[in-house]
Amino acid sequence: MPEKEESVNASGLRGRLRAARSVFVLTGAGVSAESGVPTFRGGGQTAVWKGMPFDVISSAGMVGRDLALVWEWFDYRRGVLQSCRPNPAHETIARWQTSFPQFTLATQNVDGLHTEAGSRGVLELHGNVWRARCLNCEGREDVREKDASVRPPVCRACGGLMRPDVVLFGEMLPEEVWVEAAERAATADVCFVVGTSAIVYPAAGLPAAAKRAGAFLVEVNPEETPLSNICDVTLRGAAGEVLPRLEF
Ligand code: BJW
Ligand code: ZN
Repeated sequence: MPEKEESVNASGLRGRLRAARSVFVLTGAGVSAESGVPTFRGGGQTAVWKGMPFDVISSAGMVGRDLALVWEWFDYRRGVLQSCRPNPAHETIARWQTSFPQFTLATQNVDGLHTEAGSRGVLELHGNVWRARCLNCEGREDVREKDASVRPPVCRACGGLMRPDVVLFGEMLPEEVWVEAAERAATADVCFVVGTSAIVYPAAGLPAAAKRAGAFLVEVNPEETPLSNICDVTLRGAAGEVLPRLEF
């Protein structure tokens, strides 16, 4: 698409990328949309399961009220994910990790597709749906190694009940992961924000923090978001089409 190439050139993005020493990428559900993973918010709707909006089930309160229901919801989600593979957006981002002296990928996604595409050291801000965490000792286990007929699963180390190792509404993000993401965002020359509605905090604050610290901010999203007006470049399109075409 020559027009897009021209606008990328004109925006100065190519030059910024060639000179960049540190690149920070924040991704959201949109980066996995072309893999067949449903987004949370789209077309004016939010995801609903068994009549409940996802933000009711994916909430801290629900773990206390009905842990079995939370497991049912995440078993359903893993069932959907089972047939989803990384797409060209995940693959392009994975290639970028060797293209810059420093490269950081922070994702809000819990699907593990970035790692499957070859990204290493992914900062998973909202956890991972394939991991279980003990409510008693905080021990982590791979859900695929647990007996699927036992819900909630029981911790191998202490016998405590386990929960999905994801960050639900009203819960804190994993401290070390968050601190590293915030530090990397604040020292980036270029920050990409890809496929996120940018309304869930604190993750949505990272691109603005990068921009305040001097980063060149690039959004890749078919839709406008609350971040669009502070971006230096907005690339309107599907991540799996836009990212592989970015040459620098
Ligand atoms: C494409 C595309 C393609 C489509 N290519 N793009 C008021 C103000 C500020 C904060 C709050 C507030 N009230 C409450 C809060 C706190 C709350 C929050 O931010 N709420 C907002 C909704 C207002 N945040 C929290 O609770 C966080 N914790 C916290 O703040 O701790 C402190 C605290 C402690 C105690 C009490 C209160 C606060 C935790 C947030 C955890 C979020 N967890 C979830 C669920 C994970 C588990 C699960 O999977 O079920 O994470 S919510 C859900 O949203 C999920 C996502 O990671 C997250 C972000 O969504 P994302 O990725 O942006 O997806 P979508 O669907 O929204 O957008 C998709 C985008 O892709 C769209 O823009 C499309 O256009 C685009 N797209 N196809 C590129 N092909
Ligand atoms: Zn335990």
